[in-house]
Amino acid sequence: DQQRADYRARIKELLQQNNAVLVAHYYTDPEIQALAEETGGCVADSLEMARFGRDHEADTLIVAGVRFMGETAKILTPNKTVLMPTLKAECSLDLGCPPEDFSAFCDQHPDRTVVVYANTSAAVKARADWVVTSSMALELVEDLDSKGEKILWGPDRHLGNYIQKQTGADMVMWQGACVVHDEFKSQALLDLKKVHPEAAVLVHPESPESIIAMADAVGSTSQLIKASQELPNETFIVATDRGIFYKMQQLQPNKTFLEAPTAGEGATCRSCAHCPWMAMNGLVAIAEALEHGGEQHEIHVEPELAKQAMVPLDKMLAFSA
Ligand code: CIZ
Ligand code: SF4
Repeated sequence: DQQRADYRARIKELLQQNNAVLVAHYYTDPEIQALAEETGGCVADSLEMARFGRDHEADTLIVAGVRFMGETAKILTPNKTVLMPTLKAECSLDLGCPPEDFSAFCDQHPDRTVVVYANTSAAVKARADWVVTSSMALELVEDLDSKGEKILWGPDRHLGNYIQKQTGADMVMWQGACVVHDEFKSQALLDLKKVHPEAAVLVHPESPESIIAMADAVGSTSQLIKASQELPNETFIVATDRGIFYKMQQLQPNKTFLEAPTAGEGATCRSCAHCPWMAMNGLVAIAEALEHGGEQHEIHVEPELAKQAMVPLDKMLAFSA
């Protein structure tokens, strides 16, 4: 409607005035992803968001995603202003992995290489030997395992279990989970598969093992998008945040994409295939961030912490280059 169009126009103007660029995650709402594309920004997974932000010439990055993505951008480019539509956009993996507790867990296993998922606070990253995203975690753990290293993994237990099974690596696991992926239900998925026997099932490995077991392809957001292009199927059942449908449908307009079920019939779920924190990244909040910046929107990372967290982040970007 007219009001939304006005906001979009206003944001375009503000991006130019501030020499700012919009960096959006695949899980944000379609209208935000479209805006990022129209304005020369990027729509990506957390790895590519980090790389894009680091390499872009803009003075200001506006990161539409969740807090750890803004923090990562700030750590990698301390001289840029990093704004977020809201600093309240958290992540259950980050929230479920407090730095002091995680550090104590690491202290109990001094002989292990600490590998943490990007979905963590700067302080947890600072304690890690490696930071990974789901698009390169498997490869890295394979590499570490081949060198005889034992691993301490955090915080997502489903992703950790999946990698452990695939690689046979020696891993101890922090027991975190994503509120979105943890909700996919295997019986309901079986039922849906019966209705669509021709459909391929695409699964993000933050999902429970029983869901991964039914997958035709398992992978990160970018890998699932690729699978949706490469597999010959016309229909796909997708077990990840429904924000990803924007890109899948754009690349394959003639294919059909269905949400994997988050509950059986009549049941309720907390976050039905859409991350409540990703959903906070709306047009109004983006315009506000660009207009006012400041305490409500600007990301700061304590410099000493940033320096420590930068080490494993740089290793991640170099490993996956
Ligand atoms: O679940 C997430 O938050 C994901 C998939 C992040 C990312 O892009 O790696
Ligand atoms: Fe975190 Fe899950 Fe939301 Fe991703 S989808 S930001 S892992 S809560």
